[in-house]
Amino acid sequence: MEIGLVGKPSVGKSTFFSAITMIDVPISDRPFTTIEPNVGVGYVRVEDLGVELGVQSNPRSGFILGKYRFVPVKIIDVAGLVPGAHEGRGLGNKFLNDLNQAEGLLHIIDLSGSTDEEGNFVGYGKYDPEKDILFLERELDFWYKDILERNRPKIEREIKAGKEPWEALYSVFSSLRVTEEVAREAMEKYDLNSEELPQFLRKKSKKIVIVGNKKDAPHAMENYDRLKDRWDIIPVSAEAELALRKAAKAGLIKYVYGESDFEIIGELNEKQREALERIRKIMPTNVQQALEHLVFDVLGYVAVFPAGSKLKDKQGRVLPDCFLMKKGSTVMDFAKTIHSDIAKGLLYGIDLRTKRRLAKDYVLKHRDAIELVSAGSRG
Ligand SMILES: Nc1nc2c(ncn2[C@@H]2O[C@H](COP(=O)(O)OP(=O)(O)OP(=O)(O)O)[C@@H](O)[C@H]2O)c(=O)[nH]1
Ligand SMILES: [Mg+2]
Repeated sequence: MEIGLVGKPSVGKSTFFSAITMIDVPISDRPFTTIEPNVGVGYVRVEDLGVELGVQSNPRSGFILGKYRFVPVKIIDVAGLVPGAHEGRGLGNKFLNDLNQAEGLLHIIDLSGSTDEEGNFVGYGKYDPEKDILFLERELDFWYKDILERNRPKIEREIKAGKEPWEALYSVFSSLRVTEEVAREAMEKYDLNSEELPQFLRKKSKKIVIVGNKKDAPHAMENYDRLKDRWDIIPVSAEAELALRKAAKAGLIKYVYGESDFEIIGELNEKQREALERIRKIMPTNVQQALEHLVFDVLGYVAVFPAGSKLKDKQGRVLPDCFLMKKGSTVMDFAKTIHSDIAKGLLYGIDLRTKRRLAKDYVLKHRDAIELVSAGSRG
């Protein structure tokens, strides 16, 4: 799964990226700091099964911190988008193609209203962040519209040659994660010349969560209170999260990413202590929460633990895996994710907690722990 970070310049996309991936990237108050995309791995928290079972998990990917398993998710941080990008303003919108495979987007806005539409500093509270929300969706729609226009001759050729309209549409937009079902639905609702078609495809294939960044700065929480009933917005401080993680890495504090507090364990100078105490007042920073809201609530992923073979792999790793599965996935889908051989001979699953058998078409729930029983092997 890939998640993209989008928004106008200087809202803190790269700061958010750096906080969630712990990769150092250029950050500055100068607009268009990022030109080439930053690609890295962030993590979502899942309450670890090991804690519940009283064993110490040893993940193959990701890590354990506190009672959580941090499960990897690919994150892409792109250049800033400005109004009129589809007409070539700013860096244009070609770089959005870096987000083709993204399933969800975190739209980062400057909740403190301190930057204009181009990302220049104008003073706290001087710019209405609601404008950020409105323009971005328009630019994304134009991106889809451009792709449709560029490919119109191809689509029309394919239809003439006997393809169904939805198939022709799908052949162009599948690279943007438009599914067959969505392509069919689109062609039932609209025709190829419809003004609403690009937006429909965009909304279905790029789900968005709005991240109100800089919640630590003046006027940010006032703006939040004004906007929160109209928009699904999460107030965040990427800068605070980055500072906390750096302090934790340097051994100065004990901090379980995403929690509401930390513990001082190292020698701090007066300046460090003051900075950290300021941050403590605005915790949680909500960086973790924003990513998890998108992955679990909006995209509907569930985390599932394979729980066969006494919970160990061949190398003796305890509970090595935890898979993020799409909403509606079944025991059979889970088997396919693990190994095609297990899927081929799959008989049923066993729920680790209840010991009950689960049919192949059982729909997976969040934090299910399942042993797969396959003809000839138990996985
Ligand atoms: N107060 C405050 N400032 C922040 C926060 N996050 C980022 N900033 C500042 O905002 C400015 C822009 O940060 P970047 O992360 O470079 O922003 P960007 O969106 O990646 O910018 P471009 O790459 O130019 O599009 C920097 O001066 C950051 O220090 C935050 O949570 N609070
Ligand atoms: Mg950047």
